[in-house]
Amino acid sequence: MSPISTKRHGDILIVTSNNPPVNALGHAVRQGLVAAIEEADADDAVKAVVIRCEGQTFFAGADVSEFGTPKAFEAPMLPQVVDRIENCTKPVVAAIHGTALGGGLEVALACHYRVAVPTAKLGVPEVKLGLLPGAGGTQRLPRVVGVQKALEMTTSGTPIGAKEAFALGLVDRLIEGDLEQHSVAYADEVKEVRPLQKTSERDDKLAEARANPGIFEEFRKANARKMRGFDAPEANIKAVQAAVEKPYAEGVLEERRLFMELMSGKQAKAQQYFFFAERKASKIEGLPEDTKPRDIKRVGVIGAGTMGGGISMNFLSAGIPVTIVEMQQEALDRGTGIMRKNYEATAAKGRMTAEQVDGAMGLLKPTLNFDDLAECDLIIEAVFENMDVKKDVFSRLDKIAKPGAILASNTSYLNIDEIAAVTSRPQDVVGLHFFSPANVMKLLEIVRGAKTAPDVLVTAMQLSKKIKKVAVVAGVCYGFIGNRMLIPRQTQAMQLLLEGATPEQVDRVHVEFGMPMGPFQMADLAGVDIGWHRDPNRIENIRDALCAIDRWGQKKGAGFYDYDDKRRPSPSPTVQEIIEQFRAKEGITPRDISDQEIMERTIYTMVNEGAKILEEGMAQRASDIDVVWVYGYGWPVYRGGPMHWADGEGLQKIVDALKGQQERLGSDFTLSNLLVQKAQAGEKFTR
Ligand code: T1G
Repeated sequence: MSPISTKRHGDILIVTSNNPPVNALGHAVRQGLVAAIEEADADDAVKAVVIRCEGQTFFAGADVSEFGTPKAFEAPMLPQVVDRIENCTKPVVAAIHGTALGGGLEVALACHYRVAVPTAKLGVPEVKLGLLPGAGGTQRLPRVVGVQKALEMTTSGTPIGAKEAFALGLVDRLIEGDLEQHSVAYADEVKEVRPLQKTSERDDKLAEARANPGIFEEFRKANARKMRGFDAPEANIKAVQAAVEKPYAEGVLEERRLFMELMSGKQAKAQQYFFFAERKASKIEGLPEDTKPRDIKRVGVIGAGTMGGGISMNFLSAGIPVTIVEMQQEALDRGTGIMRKNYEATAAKGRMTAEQVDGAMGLLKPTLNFDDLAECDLIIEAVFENMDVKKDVFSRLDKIAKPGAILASNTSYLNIDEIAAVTSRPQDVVGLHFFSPANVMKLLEIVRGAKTAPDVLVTAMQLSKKIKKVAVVAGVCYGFIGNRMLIPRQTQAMQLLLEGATPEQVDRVHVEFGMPMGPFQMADLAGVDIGWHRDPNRIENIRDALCAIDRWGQKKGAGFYDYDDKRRPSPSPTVQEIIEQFRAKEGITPRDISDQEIMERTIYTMVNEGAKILEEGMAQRASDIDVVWVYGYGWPVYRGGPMHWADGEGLQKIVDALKGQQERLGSDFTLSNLLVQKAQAGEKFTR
């Protein structure tokens, strides 16, 4: 049965797609749309057409699950479908709700009119899949919204709201009330309007760019940083440029050429892999089918420091009341003050209104009274990263928290089972590891204790979606998934300094690889003193030596690098001297170290640790490890994630390289059995 059905309302033909969950434009939908337009053209009694969708959303794009399969190339392909719609002899109205994305927006652009409910969103997220709108979108969109807006939308993939779309002329009418009824009424209004306005024939919005061809170079310069390393954004710019410089028929051929070039590339495969990896992460294996989440009406947060405040903001922004506890009034006031300031900074950028700021802060209940947490359904501690302190907090929570309250630790390394063991309710204890800054970073590691109840995990996963986090379930091990893989990377990076590398060289290798920063830049940003024993007289390694002279990183104006008053880094002679002292002390003669060796000792070793995490069951699947690294540490999504990237690099090549480095890696380093087995068997982690 076709997902596309048609029915008549007077002389209007209503074409409905019912293809859950998101009306993806799979082959059957494409076929049905063409048949519906043929039906409209063939019937003189039909004066206009409305295309609408059942369910949660208007077409959310091509069916990504078809990519790489013959179905994606089965006629009619999307370009033919949109052209057939545009060449209908009767006016076609797109009735948009939910999200008109990618091919969905391209279908709407081929319609002669577009109406939408105010909550709808319209966008072209293909760039996030390593692609560009391949069904005329790069040619039609600039003809409706103008070149600058089209460049922004195609290269960011960020959708715009229906109200903005209406202001731009992308939506002809905002519909309050029943969308089907009002879109049919709109079609009735326009059914006699002639000539039909084909989007592909509109030129007015291109004039400005034709008069200012420099717009493309300016755009490239202004966005160089965030587009660095990606292929798709540049291809989108080229395609939009073709819309300006060429007639439509030629521009759409250039779009097709660029699309096929991207589709056949490694980056598109990696980003499409990641699209599904991210969604798979929310599925928790081995839970009873009927596990229901607990009801979380109020969240308690212990600690109003950087983490406690950031964590609280996630819930406040989602409309969930928060009780935040501190021991001193001054700390409480400082923490809540910073939260308000953060919101006000967001409002200053136009991303929140003043009312929303007050609304969020109005849900916050600061208190010095620990017992006030008794009213909370979920309590998250964000106190000092020390096991004794955490155990004390959980012992106290056990006495005052209501039965069924979830007790969560924000620890980034410590053993959740050990913490749970001091309570009478280990089944209610879970780790919720937020990444700093907690109100910004999307990653959340849900740490599953041995006794954590299924409904606690389901609640945590559901709540993560509500607070717009991407959550990954981790097992109880030191550093869980992300930070555990950081350990070999940081260890080797420090060792490489002793052997002859410089912080700049190691960082450059990582930045050129696509990371936002290298190990030493990251240490300076996060704080060189994190985890330091704080005894300036105890100097056992380079890090101790830096901390002992207050070189704690950017916050002190100096760490592995020197910083000017604009926090711009420069190599530090002081640090070089310290490194040389340690080389002399350890009797190491520095040698030239190749970029390849840095890659092998800092990135291959991370992959090896990821394989161990998988082997030990500390991650549910290899793709979860990739989700952690893309969202938690900025691993370039066009490389898919460490495990997907390793598959492409070649597992045997990685094993051989690590074996070759064994002496330098030291006796503590051991190869993952799973990595070796997969390499030998020619298997992969993620493909
Ligand atoms: N194709 C196939 N499956 C899709 C899909 C798509 N486009 N979008 C979502 N799904 C599945 C998803 O895998 C999940 O499946 C379920 O739907 C719910 O998704 C030629 C080439 C629409 C905003 O990139 O942004 O058009 O896990 O969990 O949070 O130019 O889905 O349940 O089995 O994300 O409510 C461009 C991608 C395609 C849109 C809804 N379009 N989707 O969010 O649900 S390329 C996109 C989304 C293209 C043309 C080009 C979101 C959503 P499962 P979900 P959600």
